[in-house]
Amino acid sequence: GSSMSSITDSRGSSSQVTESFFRSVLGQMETVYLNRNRTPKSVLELVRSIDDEQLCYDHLAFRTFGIDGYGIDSLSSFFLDYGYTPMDELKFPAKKLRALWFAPPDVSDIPGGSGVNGPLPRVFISELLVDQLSSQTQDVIRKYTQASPNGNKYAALSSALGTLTWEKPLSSEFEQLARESEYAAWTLVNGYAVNHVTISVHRLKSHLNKIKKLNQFLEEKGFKLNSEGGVLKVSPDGGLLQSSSVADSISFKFSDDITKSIPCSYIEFAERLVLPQYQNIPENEIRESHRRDGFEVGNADKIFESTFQDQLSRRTG
Ligand code: OOG
Ligand code: NI
Repeated sequence: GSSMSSITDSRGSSSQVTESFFRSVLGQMETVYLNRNRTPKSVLELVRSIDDEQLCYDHLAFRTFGIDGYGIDSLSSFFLDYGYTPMDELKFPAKKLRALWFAPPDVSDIPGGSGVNGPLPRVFISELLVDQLSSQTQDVIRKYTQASPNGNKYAALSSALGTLTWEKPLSSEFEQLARESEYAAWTLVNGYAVNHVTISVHRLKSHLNKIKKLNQFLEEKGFKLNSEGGVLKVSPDGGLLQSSSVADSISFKFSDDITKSIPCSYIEFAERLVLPQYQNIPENEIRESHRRDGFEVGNADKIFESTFQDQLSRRTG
């Protein structure tokens, strides 16, 4: 878009940071993610080798600790300053999580731009309901958040650098959290790092623009997809179809000098179908706004498990 005019969101408020700065930050977050996670990197390369036109991101996702100012708001402020709009809340009582998603402002897209240079992605940020966990687990989380009481102000910076705002934990603390909440354990060691990027499947131009075809193609190439509740997650209205890889693992050195393999990030795929009221619009006139928007609690509940041990230890096929 034009770098000289300010960006206006759907409510008419203008952005407080420039588009070029905003996109560079997203680009750094993406670089950290691609350097750490082989599967997303090779999936993106593979999809681009078949479909060499525009590759759009549907959304970026992040996890947070809902305590001491470290929750959703700590990271959403960066997106709100760029003109994103808070949309719906999603609740996951069994996992002790809640999430909010944010719609991007209307910016004039760079024609044909891909990834972070393409149409701006939605943003999905979740938080752990820390108050509902055992006192031992709360103590571990508070130990790290309270020792870095201003770290929450630098959430976007932390994500772009790929550095935790708190000290590295002991391996025993990681294990303790993992027993109670794998989400908590993931967040303790990955912090504000991008949890996943999601390929916008319907905006691909090749035959891979149908999620069933894409899933089949990736499984044939040997990629392991999250099978929780079935590989393909479909919203009750039938309009939002999602699938994801299983998270990669990286080796992490804890503060007690013990090195362990920990779950890192994954890649997701989303196909959004044209809404019933727009079925008669010619295909070349269909825009993103004619398609199923938002997220789905039943799909998301299963997608969270892409970083869980049950999925990581599953064998391929
Ligand atoms: C987020 C899982 C949910 C979606 O698109 O519904 C999700 C996570 O794993 O943190 O990504
Ligand atoms: Ni997602």
